[in-house]
Amino acid sequence: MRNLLIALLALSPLTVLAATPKIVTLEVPTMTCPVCPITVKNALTHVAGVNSVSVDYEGKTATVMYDAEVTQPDALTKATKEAGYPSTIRK
Ligand SMILES: [Cu+2]
Repeated sequence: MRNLLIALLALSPLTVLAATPKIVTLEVPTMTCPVCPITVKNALTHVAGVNSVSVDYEGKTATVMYDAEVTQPDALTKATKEAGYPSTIRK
């Protein structure tokens, strides 16, 4: 999925010019049922500066494409925590 996002980004020069898009993967270990990813995705999608969110329930990760001029990974982990799902940034 990460590669797919990068590929989509490469096909979209306007996005590249307009912002500073970055991709981060969050580990969200407490997603324990198939409904959890919906809540996590919702929380992340509502953070200003987030362009797209892809949640992998099996891998317990959320991959977020965001505008680095508007938000930072810390705001993303904060958002999932406030939704009840503490997360960490995958290095
Ligand atoms: Cu659940």
